[in-house]
Amino acid sequence: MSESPHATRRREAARAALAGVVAGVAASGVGELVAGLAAPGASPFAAVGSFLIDIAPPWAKDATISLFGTGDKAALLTLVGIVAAIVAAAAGVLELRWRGVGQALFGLAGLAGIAAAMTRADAATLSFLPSAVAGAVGVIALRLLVARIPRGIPPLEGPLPTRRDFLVWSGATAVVGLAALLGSVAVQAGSRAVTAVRRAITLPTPVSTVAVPAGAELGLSGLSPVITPNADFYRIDTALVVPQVDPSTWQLRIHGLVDQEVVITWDELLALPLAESVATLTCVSNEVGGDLIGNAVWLGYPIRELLARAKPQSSADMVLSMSVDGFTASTPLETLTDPNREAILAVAMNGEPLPIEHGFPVRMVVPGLYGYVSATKWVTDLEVTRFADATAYWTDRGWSDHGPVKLESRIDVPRAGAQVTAGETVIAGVAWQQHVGVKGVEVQVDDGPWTPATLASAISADTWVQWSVPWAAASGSHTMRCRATSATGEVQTVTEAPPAPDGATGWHTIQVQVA
Ligand SMILES: Nc1nc2c(c(=O)[nH]1)N[C@H]1C(S)=C(S)[C@@H](COP(=O)(O)O)O[C@H]1N2
Ligand SMILES: [Mo]
Repeated sequence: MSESPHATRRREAARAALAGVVAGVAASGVGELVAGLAAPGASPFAAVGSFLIDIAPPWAKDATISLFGTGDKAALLTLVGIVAAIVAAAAGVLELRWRGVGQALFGLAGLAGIAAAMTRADAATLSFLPSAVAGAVGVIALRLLVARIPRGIPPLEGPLPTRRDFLVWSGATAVVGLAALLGSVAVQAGSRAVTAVRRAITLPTPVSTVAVPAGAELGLSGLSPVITPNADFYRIDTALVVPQVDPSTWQLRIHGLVDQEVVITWDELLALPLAESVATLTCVSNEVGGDLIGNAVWLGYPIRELLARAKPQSSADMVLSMSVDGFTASTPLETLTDPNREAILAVAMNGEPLPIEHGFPVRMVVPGLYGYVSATKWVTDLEVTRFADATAYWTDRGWSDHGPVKLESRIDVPRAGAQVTAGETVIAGVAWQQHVGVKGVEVQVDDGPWTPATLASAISADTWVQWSVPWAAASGSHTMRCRATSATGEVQTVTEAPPAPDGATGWHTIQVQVA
């Protein structure tokens, strides 16, 4: 006996709606989990919710608050969830009737999540990832499930799906989605806990502060500020999952070729006399003209003082620093013990506890060395050893085991490819060779003479310095380049070298159009 065509279609539509909701559960579960692991703060639900809060008219906000009181955020997330479930169900039904249309709807939802996450004020480079992954999971899961709905019409290829197939696949997908969702709740709770601990920290008063000279900041629009705000500071690390380290459990062990093993806790570190210092950090992967460089005021304690307690043995020439996630860096012992170099264990960056992605609670900062051989974030272990006996994360991958920063300079204004209005204007940028210092920068436009730029006041030899030079821009296309001279008289080499194995060289050269 057969049921009416009407009933059949209703049952197929109901299953398609279920398929849509299950695909939605899988998508949001995986998306939330990716957010918890790799991009805290970019949870697709929270991003969309925050976006709605921002665009909601005041009356709607007032109404929600008066209806739900302090539960307004939970109410909003519930609403986002209900709307998402309805859209997902609709996507399932559409996919059943018109193949690809439901998938497109899931794709659009993913794009909406990406847009919401990337337009947040605190958006990070990876903020797009959770919604992108969620969208992809949704698109795939929807097709898999809808294809398994038993139909009156036989499929073009393959065996007829049975009711059991559909239920097993839907059940399994739902279980994966819910497990990911539960996992994300646990992970996000962990990162929220460390975030809360970090917020509650009161930094000790520095025993000495740094005064950034007034003349260090030229204040030109488009020129990198001499101190890089934390939110704009480049982030480079191998951590897919940002380590969440609770300071109350943090400790640093100094061991290896030492007479006296040393262990120091967070409270002990904060009780030491901490001083401010300014140092520019650069990534060895920075291309000529690249932006993997930033300058911050750090608060920290000299590593040489802790090494002095440990008493390194005379055979040692390297310190292998290790972070909680296993990353390692090899730093020359003599650099860390140099009384004239502020190699520190830093606990603060620009007046705040280290941001979690910049190494909270404790990282190393060593002026003059690229980050990969010195700037270990989430550092918990210093092994005093020898270059002949141990290697580090990047040295194992073909990069040089020593990484002093090379002399470089960059044009920030005008931007490469910019349209410039003819007339009196300015060319400006930054130059650096940390711990050596920069005494001059010259600029050449087209085949003209090398013109000396005016340097801003240097904060110290450990930081980059801004420079500028006036320019009478005549209409047409122009090429400009810059080169720095170090404090020791070395002129920045024109020879182009790629970042690997020990840092890029060459002159930053850009083209602009003047009209
Ligand atoms: N634990 C850990 N620390 C690390 C890294 C890493 O991958 N893991 N990368 C290093 C590299 S290559 C650089 S350039 C700097 C970047 O520091 P930032 O992300 O605070 O700018 O951190 C260094 N410290
Ligand atoms: Mo780096």
